[in-house]
Order: sequence, then C-alpha cells, then structure tokens
Amino acid sequence: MSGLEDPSDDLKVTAPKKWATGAPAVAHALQYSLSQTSPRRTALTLLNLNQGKGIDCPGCAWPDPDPKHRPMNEYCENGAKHVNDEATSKRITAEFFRQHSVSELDEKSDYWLNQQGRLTEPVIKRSDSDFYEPIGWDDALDLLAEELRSLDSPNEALFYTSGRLNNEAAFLLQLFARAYGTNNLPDCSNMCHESSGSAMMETLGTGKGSVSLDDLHHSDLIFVIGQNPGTNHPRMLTALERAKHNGGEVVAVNPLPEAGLMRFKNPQKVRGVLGKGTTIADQFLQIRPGGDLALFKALNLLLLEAEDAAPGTVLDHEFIRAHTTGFEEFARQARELSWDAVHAATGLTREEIEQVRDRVLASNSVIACWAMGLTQQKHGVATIREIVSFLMLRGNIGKPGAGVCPVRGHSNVQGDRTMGIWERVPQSFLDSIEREFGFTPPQEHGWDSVDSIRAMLDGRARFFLGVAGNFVRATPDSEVTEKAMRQCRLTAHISTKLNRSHTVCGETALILPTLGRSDRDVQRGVEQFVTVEDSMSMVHASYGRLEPASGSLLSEVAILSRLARRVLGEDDGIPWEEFEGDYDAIRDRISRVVPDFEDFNRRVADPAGFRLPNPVNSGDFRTDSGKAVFSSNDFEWLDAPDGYLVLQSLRSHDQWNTIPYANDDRYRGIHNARRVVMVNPADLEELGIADRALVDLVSVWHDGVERRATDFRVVAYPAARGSAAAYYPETNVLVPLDSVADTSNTPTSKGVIVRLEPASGQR
Ligand SMILES: Nc1nc2c(c(=O)[nH]1)N[C@H]1C(S)=C(S)[C@@H](COP(=O)(O)OP(=O)(O)OC[C@H]3O[C@@H](n4cnc5c(=O)[nH]c(N)nc54)[C@H](O)[C@@H]3O)O[C@H]1N2
Ligand SMILES: Nc1nc2c(c(=O)[nH]1)N[C@H]1C(S)=C(S)[C@@H](COP(=O)(O)OP(=O)(O)OC[C@H]3O[C@@H](n4cnc5c(=O)[nH]c(N)nc54)[C@H](O)[C@@H]3O)O[C@H]1N2
Ligand code: SF4
Ligand SMILES: [Mo]
Repeated sequence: MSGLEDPSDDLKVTAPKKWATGAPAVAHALQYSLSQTSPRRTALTLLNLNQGKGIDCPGCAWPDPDPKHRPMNEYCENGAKHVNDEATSKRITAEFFRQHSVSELDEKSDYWLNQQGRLTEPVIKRSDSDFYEPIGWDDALDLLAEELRSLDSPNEALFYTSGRLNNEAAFLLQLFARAYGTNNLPDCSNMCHESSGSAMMETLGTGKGSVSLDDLHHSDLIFVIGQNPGTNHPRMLTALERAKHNGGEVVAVNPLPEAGLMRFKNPQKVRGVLGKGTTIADQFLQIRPGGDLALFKALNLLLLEAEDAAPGTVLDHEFIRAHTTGFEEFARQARELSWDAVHAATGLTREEIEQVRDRVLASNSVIACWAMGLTQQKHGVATIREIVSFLMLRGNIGKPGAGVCPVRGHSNVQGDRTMGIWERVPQSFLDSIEREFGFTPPQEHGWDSVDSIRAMLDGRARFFLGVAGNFVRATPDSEVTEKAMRQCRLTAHISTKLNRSHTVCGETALILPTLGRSDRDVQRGVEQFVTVEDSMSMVHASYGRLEPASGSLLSEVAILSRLARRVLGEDDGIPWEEFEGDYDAIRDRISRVVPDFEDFNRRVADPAGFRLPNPVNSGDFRTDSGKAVFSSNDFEWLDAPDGYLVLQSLRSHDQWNTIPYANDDRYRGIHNARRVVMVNPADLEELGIADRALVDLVSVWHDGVERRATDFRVVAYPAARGSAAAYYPETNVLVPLDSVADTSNTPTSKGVIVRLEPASGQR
C-alpha cells in the first residue's frame, strides 16, 4: 500500500464526548481556516457561506433553512473547514512538480498531498517520465481528444464524478459522454447512497427522499439510523433540536454512541454554548453492524401483533389498500421471525425493541433518516426496503412530518443524478436527450464504480477521466484498484487539489486544475453562477466570491465544453461554445430535458431556490404496478466466526471523505493518530488483546486472498459487542472488490469480517 503515514505512536485517548457542536467547535473551525488562508479570505468565505447569492457550502448535502429564517452564521464547523480548505492561500506550481517525482509523491500521505494547496496549471506525466510537467490547455485537451478518438470503442472510456460537481457541469459531462458513445458514468453514489436509490425505486418508484426540513421539525418520531450527524451533517442537529422542542422524539440506531446523537449544544445560540444543550436521542439502540434488517423485521412483527390484539387501531388500512401491493406475503413472512435470531443479529433485547414499538404506536408521524451504516452493508438494499414497509404499515409516507430521508453526502450528489450522471439512467431520460439534441445516446447500461475497476483490470477500459473526486482512495480493495488504474493508457483528473489518484495513474496522466465553488467564475466578462440540489430536493444557486487560485484555471464547464468540441467536431449540433460562455444557455437545455426543471433560469433566481416535487407525496408511485410495494426480504445478518469482528470503516471528525484535515477525531476522544481500531473492552478481553496493542487487521473473504492493513493501535471503546471501527480510506485495502451489496453493487465498507493479529513488524 502506498502513501500512508507512519503509524503514529503519539496516540492520545480521552473519554468520548457526550455532546456535539458547542463553542469549541467554532474555535476549531477558525483555527483550521486561519492555518490555510488569511483572515480576510476566511471572513469572505464564511460571510458568504449558505447565504442567498452566496457560496453553497461545498460540504454535505444538508439543506438550508428558508432564507427568511437563516442566521448569518448558517454553517457548521466542518462546512467552514471544508470551504477554507478550498480557499487556502497555498499553491502548487510547476516548480513543485519539478522538485517531486510522481513516485516520490506517491510515498506521501493523503494529508500531505492535500496540504500542498491549490493546483494552478495543467500538467502532464508522459509515458516515459516520472515527473509531471506543465502543458498548455490546448495541448492537454488535444491530447485527451486524440486518445478518446483512438479507442476501439467508446466503452473503453470511463467518466467518473463525485457529487462535488455542480448541475451545469454534470449535465455537460453526461451529455458529452453520451454523444461520444458511452454510458460509462461511474460516480461516488455507487459507493454511497446507491442502495437507498435501489431500494426506494423498487418500493416507492422514486430514488429520492420524501421529506422536507419542515417535516423534520414537526415529526412526532425520527429515527436516525447508521448515521453520525454530529460530524457528517452537523446542521441536522439544529433540525433535530427543533423537532424536540416541538415535542418530537428521536431514536438513534448505531453501533457507536456518537456524540451528536446524544446531546447537542447549538453554537448559534448563547443558551446552546453555555448551557447543557438538548438531549437528542430519547432512545439509543446500540446495534451490531448489519443488524438493522433484523431490527426492522422485529418492529414490523410487533406492529402486526399489536394490530392482532386491537384490530383496526394500529395499521393504516386505508393507505395499505389504496396505495400498496404485497402486504399479504409481507405479513406472512414477517410472522416467521425468530427472536433468538433477532437477538443474535442485533445484540438488542426484545424489551428494547418493544419500547421502540410503543413510541411508534404513540406517534402519528414517523420519519426514518439513514446514511452509510445501512447502505454499505451486503443486505443494505433489503434493509431499506424493510424500513419502507415499516413506514407504510402506519401510512407514514406522503403525509406531513413523515417519510423517508436518506441523508446524502456530497453537496450535489443528488443533483448529479438528476442531471443524468448515472450509468443506468432511465430510458425516458435518454429519449429526452435524443429529442433535444438530435442524436441517439447509447442504449445499453454503462459500468458503475466496481464494474469500472473490473473493466480496467482486464483491459476492457483504458481511458479514465475523473472529475471532482479521488477514485483510487474512494474505492475498495486498494491494491487491486491501484493496479487497475496503473494499467490504463491514460488517466486524467479535473481537480482543485492534489490527491492519490494523481500519483497512482495511467501510463500517461494529466491533471487539469479547475475553479472551486468558492472561486469567482467569469465568462465573456459576465459573472456566472452554478446550481445544486440538496438532500431534500431543493435546487438553488451558488455564487463564487473569491479571487481564483490562479489566472490559468478554467471552470469545469469550460474544460468539458472545450474537450467535447475537440472530440465531437464543430458540427455535432450541440452548442458547446455557447454553453461555455453563458451558463444560462445550459440551464435552458436542462429545463427542456430534465423533468420538473421548466423555466429553470427564472425559478432559480429566487434566493430560496425551488423544490422538486416528489411524486410519492401526492400518492403517485411510479413502480410497475403503480403502487408502493411491501417487500419480502430474507433474514440476513453478519455472523462473524469466533475470534473475528465485524469491522466498519468510517469518517473521523477531521476528514472530508478521502482527505484527512488532521489526525484527530475529537468527539470520539482520539488524538494525533488515524491508524487506530476501536473495539469493545469485553471483546478485547475475550480475544486476549491489550488496549493500545499494535495490530494488523486481516480481512477474510471466500476468494481466499488475505487482505492486510498493518500497524493499527487498538483503542478500547464503547462499541457494540463483536464490532470494530477504523477510518476510511486507510482500511479500504480490506474491502474485497467483490464484496458488494446485493442489487446496488455498493462496496460493503461497513461490514468487513476481520481478525486482529499482532503487528507483522513485531512478530
Ligand atoms: N465532516 C464530514 N462530513 C461529511 C463527510 C466527511 O467525510 N466529513 N462525507 C460526506 C459524505 S460523502 C457522506 S456519504 C456522509 C456520510 O455520513 P455518515 O453515514 O454519517 O458517515 P460514516 O462516517 O461513514 O458513518 C456511518 C455511521 O454509521 C454507523 N454504522 C456503521 N455500521 C452500521 C450498521 O450496520 N448499522 C447501523 N445502524 N449503523 C452503522 C457508524 O457507527 C457511523 O456512526 O457524510 C457527508 N459529510
Ligand atoms: N471504506 C470506505 N470507503 C468509502 C466510504 C466509506 O465510508 N468507507 N465512503 C464512500 C463515499 S460515501 C463516498 S461519497 C466516496 C467519496 O469519494 P470521492 O468523492 O471520489 O472523494 P473525495 O475525497 O470527496 O474527493 C476529493 C477530491 O475532490 C477534488 N475536488 C474537491 N472540490 C472540487 C471541485 O469543486 N471541483 C473539482 N473538479 N474537484 C474538486 C479535490 O481534488 C479532492 O482531492 O468514498 C466512498 N468510499
Ligand atoms: S451541515 Fe453540511 S452543508 Fe451545512 S454547513 Fe455543515 S458541512 Fe456545510
Ligand atoms: Mo458519500
């Protein structure tokens, strides 16, 4: 494995925090921001963050409140850190690449690479060289175009994106890929909420969440499942606080007692900073990883039994009759449940689950929120289907204060899908493209992220263009993925900052630096804005405010338009030049291709933006039967053999996906180290492993390959029994490429069976 920091022996452990986001959080954000840039740029970014006509936070996809009720400091510690990581005053110049060979850069840590600052000019690593060197934009794009035109089939090319990309560039990227001839549009969703989309499409006929912020504020009961909002969606805590003040309750389901789930001190209120804060979870279910399907099966059985005991009082028969199919078979299967199996799978007692049932029975409106703890499990899709059934039993879909709430990650990951970044986009979308642009897009599905790696490995794919992400670190089975990338003839990345995907590269490699969301974007003398869609389907504008990191940066829109013109020729019927010069022209086309975007330019001028309708909320279920589906899911869980643990790979408080900002995880009490593995003290005792021992994590999989992540410090931690937690991406090496969720093909990053061995260096 390349590029990891030396194991840190400076590890300091303090007690895990029992509350999140108070005064220290604000101080931490400022500290990081000021380490990156000047007080002036810090102030400029922060004053403009999440304001009307300001910068949409490039952090997570949590929605902004209505502008009329939005305080000036409507951002969180991590949003502030994240935008200032982009606004940094540090620069990477040609001199930097003269000093450091690619092999040398590959030895550096992910942290180090990111800390070098913003990329400022296009560079190329030629096949006979170990150095990146400057190249002009025209030459770089000519070379890319030539390579694309020389492939035997358009399907040898892969176009990867992360959800950082704005709507306008995303629309152009998919349009370009399809006009070129491929649906190979793998994206970070494949590793993120794909399981949510798969499960909801099947059962509800739409892949998106159904609730609004207002629903959350007025819900009687909110489940927060497999999600760590204190770190990953901090402003969600404000919404939960509001729901609690309105009399709502929260049930948290997690193997770890995450600080943000316990208590919240609102940094925007004096009372929040100085007082005790608000208790968030009324009930905390410390579940074993992978136990959620069993939990919701148990809850569904308890609801059916409650209905048996008092017919006509528990289930919403009218909803079930009018809007759903599959209830009889679902109910029959539900009654087969064994409580012993439920206990083994969840680690929870029947009494705990009955207590949750009582809360459900006392609630007229229930919302289920979830994130990676569910989606990155082998049976993640089945679990989410089961949760949909759970909500439908009492008609908790499509009414105020109720519904499904997959909490998205990247700020525009949902929008990118809406814009057609999807290897399996619906036929209706392809037909719209054809009507609008007059060419027939390829009809067969493209490759998702995991299949793209397989295609690179066996030579079916030879060209990789990555936009706004870090494919090599985001994907599983790092050694295998790295080999796949190195086998490409050409890899190119449109990026703001240096990362591992630039050092683990193809024979020829290009880095194309671009404007970030905070940078001012001027085309033909006119300032442009871009748009994004948040987790609750609100579409709104984002205006860059800062002086760009360098005069030679091009916007993503400009790079993609220029590349498309070179590859497709000047008379392909798509006005690429006009698109580059005026983003309104792109939005006009979006309004004619993408459903519910009519009159896009006018509607997005409203600082609040507009909300895309979710058909589910008007009883319109776009499944084959036209009804919502009660599914029958086989009982599955993660059964680790004796001596093994179920490892989940998660985020620390001080990282943004593949990029660590520091070696701290303050809320969990971990300081100065990232190569740590958190395990319950009782499990450590059973395994005969001492707290702070230096171990290797060894994953076992039925392909017989032994995957090993070396030199992790053991930390005794109040994790669920039988489980372990360690950070991503250091642990991606342990996730086998073929270990994926059923249906969604999402890597099982939260369910890896491992054993702990004394570190190889010490044996
Ligand atoms: N600061 C910051 N914010 C971010 C990101 C970031 O890296 N840094 N990343 C963004 C992105 S792209 C995403 S997708 C989101 C991710 O947001 P989260 O999903 O909150 O991210 P993870 O850190 O992966 O945490 C998963 C949570 O699920 C729990 N969990 C693990 N396995 C299970 C299980 O089997 N069952 C249950 N019930 N729980 C389980 C873990 O203990 C943990 O609390 O955050 C977004 N926001
Ligand atoms: N083991 C394990 N693996 C996981 C996960 C996990 O929980 N466990 N989580 C998965 C999830 S949920 C996700 S979303 C993926 C994340 O995977 P990615 O989205 O691929 O990774 P990021 O770390 O967000 O990408 C960071 C890079 O994006 C570039 N960038 C940042 N801003 C911009 C911009 O405005 N424009 C452009 N062009 N480039 C920009 C910078 O160069 C930066 O280095 O990882 C997945 N992998
Ligand atoms: S909650 Fe998410 S979108 Fe909001 S400020 Fe924090 S990181 Fe940004
Ligand atoms: Mo994500």
